[in-house]
Amino acid sequence: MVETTISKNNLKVEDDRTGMSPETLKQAFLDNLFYIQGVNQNKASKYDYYVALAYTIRDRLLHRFLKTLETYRENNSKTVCYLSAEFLMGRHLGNNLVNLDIYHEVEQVIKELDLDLEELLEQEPDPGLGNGGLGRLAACFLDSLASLEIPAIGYGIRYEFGIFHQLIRDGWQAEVPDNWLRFGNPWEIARPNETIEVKLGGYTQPYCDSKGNCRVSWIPDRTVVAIPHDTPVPGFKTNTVNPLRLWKAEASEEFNFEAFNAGNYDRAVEEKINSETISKVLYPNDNTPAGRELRLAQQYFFVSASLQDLVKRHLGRNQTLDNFHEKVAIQLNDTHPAVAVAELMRLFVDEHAMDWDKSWYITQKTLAYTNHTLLPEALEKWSVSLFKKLLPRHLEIIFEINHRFLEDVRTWYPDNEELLEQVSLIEEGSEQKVRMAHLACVGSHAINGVAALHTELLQKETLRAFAFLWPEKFYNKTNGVTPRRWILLSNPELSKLITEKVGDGWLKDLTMMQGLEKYVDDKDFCDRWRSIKRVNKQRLAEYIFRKQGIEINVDSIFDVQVKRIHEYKRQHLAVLNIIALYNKIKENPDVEVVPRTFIFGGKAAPGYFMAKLVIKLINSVADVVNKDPDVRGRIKVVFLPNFNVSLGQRIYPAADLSEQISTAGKEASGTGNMKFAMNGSLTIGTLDGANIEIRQEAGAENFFLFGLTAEEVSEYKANGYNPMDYYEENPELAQVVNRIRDGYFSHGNRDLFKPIVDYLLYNDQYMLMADFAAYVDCQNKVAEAYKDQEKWTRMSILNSARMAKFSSDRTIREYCKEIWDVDAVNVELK
Ligand code: T68
Repeated sequence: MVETTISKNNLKVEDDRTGMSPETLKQAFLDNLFYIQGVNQNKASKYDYYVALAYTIRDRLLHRFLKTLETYRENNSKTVCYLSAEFLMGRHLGNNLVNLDIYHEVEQVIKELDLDLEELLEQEPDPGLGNGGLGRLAACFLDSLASLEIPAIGYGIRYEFGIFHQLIRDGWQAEVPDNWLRFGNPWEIARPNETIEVKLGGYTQPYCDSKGNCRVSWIPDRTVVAIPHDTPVPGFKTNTVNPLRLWKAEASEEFNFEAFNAGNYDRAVEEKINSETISKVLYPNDNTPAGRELRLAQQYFFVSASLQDLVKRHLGRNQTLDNFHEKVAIQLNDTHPAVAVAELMRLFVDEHAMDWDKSWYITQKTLAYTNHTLLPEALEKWSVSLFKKLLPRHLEIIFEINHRFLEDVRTWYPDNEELLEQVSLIEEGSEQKVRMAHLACVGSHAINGVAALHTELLQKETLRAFAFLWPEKFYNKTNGVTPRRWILLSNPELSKLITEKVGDGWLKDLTMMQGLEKYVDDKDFCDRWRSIKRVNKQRLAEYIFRKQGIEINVDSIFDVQVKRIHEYKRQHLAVLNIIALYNKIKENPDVEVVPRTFIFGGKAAPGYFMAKLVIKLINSVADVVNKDPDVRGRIKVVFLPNFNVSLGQRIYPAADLSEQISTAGKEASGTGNMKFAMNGSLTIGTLDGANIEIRQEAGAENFFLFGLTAEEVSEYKANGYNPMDYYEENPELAQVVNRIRDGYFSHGNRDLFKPIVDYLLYNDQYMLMADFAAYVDCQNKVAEAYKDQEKWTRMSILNSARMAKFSSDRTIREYCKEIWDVDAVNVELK
């Protein structure tokens, strides 16, 4: 902490911008209200107060931030660069207070001014620069990297519009643009003096340099500039503050003066508009490629800016690029930044005149690739013609890489045409395509999946040929989430109880939570555990009532499924179970029912018709069930609009039951599953993704398992799966499907949900019909278990206590050791 001495009065006061004492914080906060927001206390809005507080905290971060960067520069430290088209950071203010360890001091200061900190935190727009798991994983990783004092930088795109805001109108999803920057963003620092130029389009030309070497130059048809905006990312209780550097696209010239002077006003600003489009909006698809020219331009834009930035920085600290791979470890978050393979080669070979073989060696040593999906339709492929139009030089480089690679494969495995076809970077067919996953595999020294089953299936199926060529390149890195945001910030009461029992070290070492196990038979502890969950449920119930006017029973099971809406995630399987339960009640209104509130949340990609219809189905079922007097409020269905990080923070701590019911073999890992379990929810789930490992850690007896295994799913499909058989053989299932088919939830309209019914009966790629009976049966076991509150609480405690493996700190430690070969660097403030 910096202190300045005002010698005149012989007073020692903390510096207004760095001091951490309550008096200094209060003074700085009021100064900022006046000098930044330009308002007096009596006129200030809650938003003004939020901004004043944000700047107060930002000042405290900056000091650490600059020290951190200086330390890395001086030590020439090896740095991790996380390249990701998405960073789903969530609100910064609360998290920064937590990581600076001044949450309670600030809460007190704010209270003394008759304000409520929680209300101020709510003023911050939730920066939604990501779709779901992949983007949120990037954010958790940045938190862990800084907390573990690893030199790191996140590189991505500063989208002007993040993931759309979801409204529900007449039960349907409607999308509203997310103009999150409208009122400015106190957390970012624009650095226009570090702008980088990115070229696009045009053609290439061979030439000979002065030494007679044949080289290629790229003559682009346009250039955009990338302006870095840095957001400081502090570690938890460390001095380390790493940058998240997001690029904004701007035109290289504001104005085409020639066109302007000639009276062509449209053309004068056309280039500006086109260039700025690149960072305008996040594509709202998860687990499907967008396939649009603008998307490829976005990918190249941020990759090129980031790599040029890295090369420039490296040359500023080293005389040569020869040791680039010893100073930089670049992680590709899925294939979205995979063009980095070609761009790094271009920078080395074309711009820095390095020979091909050395460039290739350094490129491979530098890059590593994380795969996030097994869905074949989700693997990115770009048509060769589009590539040529936008990135002509990169296409040549990719062809050259492919040529050399296939030559190698031919020498290793002569006469194996099938293998060549399987691994080629180019897919042949009516239209040639660049396979981005293959490019990433060939250009990287490490390839990893995100859960044990996922990695296994990658090696056996999706990337089988590469696992055959290079088994040593494959790693598993089971995902994790940061306990700082997902336990401490989201669930302060539970955190207090945990700290009371095991000490405060658990937030840096989650294995300490195992210390809770010894209290499972302590009645007082169990009562407190249960009552914290109840208070969290109460808070969520109040929120739901405030937002939607739906009253829910706090003593009912809060049965929650929040995640992107996707057929493979099977939200509609949960709906089938709700209808089955409803049918039982209709048959006999006096049947014993353990009260339940089914809570859904999640966005559908705007162009994904079936996902949107599933949302409509959930809301339609809710309409009928919630109003039916026979139900007597025993079951309720709620769809919470606009699920995002902030809403997640309210929901996970309030859930009793976590729905993780994807078709086995389809969910790469899941990370929501971890957030629920850490906060004491029990899981009902399939043997998919990280569920398998969660169950292993929690103990099979503390997990509600159902459904086909990934292997069985494959077998069923190979043997000719017929969903109609299940309809015909299971009257309960038939009754459920008929209810939807006959228009019971659509005012008699039999067409509305026909696509879902037909899909279930005649296609059912995701095996809902096959898993239905097991799911309903398992849900009955859940209801039975909930009746014994003592036993349930015990299971809940054991789940939380045993989730240490799923801290992203563990994941990051593994990446550091096995893939990146980087060490921690201590940052001293003095
Ligand atoms: C998710 N993938 C996986 N993709 O589905 C999930 N895709 O199992 C896993 O836990 C998580 O990644 C983290 O590893 C995604 O979230 C996308 O969001 C996405 C975005 C654009 C294009 C394709």
